[in-house]
Amino acid sequence: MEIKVLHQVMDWNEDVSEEVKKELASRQICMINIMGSPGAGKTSLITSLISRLRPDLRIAVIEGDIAGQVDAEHIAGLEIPVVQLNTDGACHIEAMSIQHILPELPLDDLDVIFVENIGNLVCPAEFRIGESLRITILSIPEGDDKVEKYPLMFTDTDCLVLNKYDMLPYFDFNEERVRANYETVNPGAPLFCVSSRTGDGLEALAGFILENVRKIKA
Ligand SMILES: Nc1nc2c(ncn2[C@@H]2O[C@H](COP(=O)(O)OP(=O)(O)OP(=O)(O)O)[C@@H](O)[C@H]2O)c(=O)[nH]1
Ligand SMILES: [Mg+2]
Repeated sequence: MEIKVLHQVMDWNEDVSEEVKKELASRQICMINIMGSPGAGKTSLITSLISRLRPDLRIAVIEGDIAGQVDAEHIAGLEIPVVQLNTDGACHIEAMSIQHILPELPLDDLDVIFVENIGNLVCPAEFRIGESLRITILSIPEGDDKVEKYPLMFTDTDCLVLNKYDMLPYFDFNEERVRANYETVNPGAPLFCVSSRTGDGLEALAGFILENVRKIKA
């Protein structure tokens, strides 16, 4: 399958983000912004969610990376519509780029667009891209102090996914510390313990996503 590679376009972000949001709302499409560090498991999580959700939902993916198309090739192998966005050095995706990419996707036949943001715990949190759901991933090997060090990423999200939960026995990771700090910066927001590798915990997260997709279609 041939993969389209588009490049980042910049403009006044918040205005464009609202435009994108309205466009997607009019089509009843839920766009989900997946954020987290390099290697946290963004592509793995999207892949596992695709297998869980594809019987119920029509899914496409926008793969954000500074360079290359490795992740898009992976998604294309699943026979899911995908566009690779290369930011050419920028550490986050901007709404204008999403606006530019949307016509490349089969919008009349979609319920969900996953956007894999650039691997970074700082910048992506500051730029809305027209999404209706924000998911932050923290993986066990990254350490239990990240909520304190990078608070915005955990404050401005609809849920936190603790990925690589299968690695918990091998790391000094204090889950209670993360839960307490997350509750402080984002009271009441859900936290899901997941292994994208084994599939453990994915059902609850998939349920949360389905709930949000149904809200958009209601
Ligand atoms: N043990 C374990 N390994 C995982 C899990 N999720 C992802 N990995 C591994 O972690 C590595 C990075 O996963 P990716 O899904 O590529 O991470 P990413 O966040 O998309 O990485 P970038 O796109 O480079 O930012 C890969 O070797 C995965 O196989 C998990 O739940 N458990
Ligand atoms: Mg990736």
